[in-house]
Amino acid sequence: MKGRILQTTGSWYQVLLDDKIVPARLKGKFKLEELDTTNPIAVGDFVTLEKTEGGEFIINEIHNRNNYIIRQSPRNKHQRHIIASNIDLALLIVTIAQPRTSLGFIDRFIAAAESFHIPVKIVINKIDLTLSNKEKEIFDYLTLIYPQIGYEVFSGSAINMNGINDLNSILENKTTLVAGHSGVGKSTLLNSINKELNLKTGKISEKWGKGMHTTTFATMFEILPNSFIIDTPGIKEFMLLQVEPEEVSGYFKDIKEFSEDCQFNNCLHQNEPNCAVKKAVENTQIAATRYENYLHIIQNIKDINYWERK
Ligand SMILES: Nc1nc2c(ncn2[C@@H]2O[C@H](COP(=O)(O)OP(=O)(O)O)[C@@H](O)[C@H]2O)c(=O)[nH]1
Ligand SMILES: [Mg+2]
Ligand SMILES: [Zn+2]
Repeated sequence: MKGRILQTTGSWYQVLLDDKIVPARLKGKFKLEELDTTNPIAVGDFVTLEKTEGGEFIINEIHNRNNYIIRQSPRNKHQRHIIASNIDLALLIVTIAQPRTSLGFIDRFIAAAESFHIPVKIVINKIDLTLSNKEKEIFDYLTLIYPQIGYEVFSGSAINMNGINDLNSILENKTTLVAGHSGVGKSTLLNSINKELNLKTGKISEKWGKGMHTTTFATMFEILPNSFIIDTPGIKEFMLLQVEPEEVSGYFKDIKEFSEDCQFNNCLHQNEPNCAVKKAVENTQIAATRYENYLHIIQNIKDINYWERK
């Protein structure tokens, strides 16, 4: 029997089997894969189950993952934890106001998603709020530059349902990771897509989340028939993992496009001569903010590497 992992709680797993949710355990001697991860099974995994004579469900095989997101243990950088797998789409929920999502955060998120091989779409929520002129400018900027790079941008309001029906069709037949800072309206959006969900929203749950030590347990649920949502409490863990500066431009589609024309094939597009990327930024073929955020990321990696290799 083939099932899918919805939730992991210690040694028990909630598995979706046809249209039922059943508890299951791992087969006693389970062959760990080569990845040095702390968990053998993750939310989103497809598994093969077998029912014992006693009526218990036993997981005896994990199917190959299409992709997965992984986080590094803060204590041991060689220990990694798979947060979720088999993700078709990362839907990044952002807001222009209350709170404002920074472009730096958006670009770091996109780069990480690219590194995990997950397509990204952006939703600007809370467009019912009255925006200042500056905020309108930011809205226009987001809706201009990201689609040009290949990331669709939608906008809507979880409160007055504006644009929500568009989201239903984006989610259809997919497993979607819904991400974004606390307070941008993720839970409100999901509740308005499925009125029976009743996810906690608002300030109380936010404060609660911040005060607690973040145990990042992702869960998966079916929001509409054959539309799955992966909900992960920790968004800070979603980041580029153990990459070298030379790899980063591979995760910026707009920069990568031009980097093939740089004089040096290991060009970091900082101050190297005859850099096609810098030229493209000057010609506004690459958005200046994207380039700046790229530079921040490589500088950040260099700083970390410096202290680790010292
Ligand atoms: N004005 C406005 N407020 C919203 C909208 N969506 C959510 N909110 C409010 O933003 C706050 C945070 O929402 P919540 O769904 O808990 O955000 P989450 O932390 O991303 O899950 C709540 O007070 C919501 O009522 C929206 O579209 N417009
Ligand atoms: Mg929430
Ligand atoms: Zn270059």
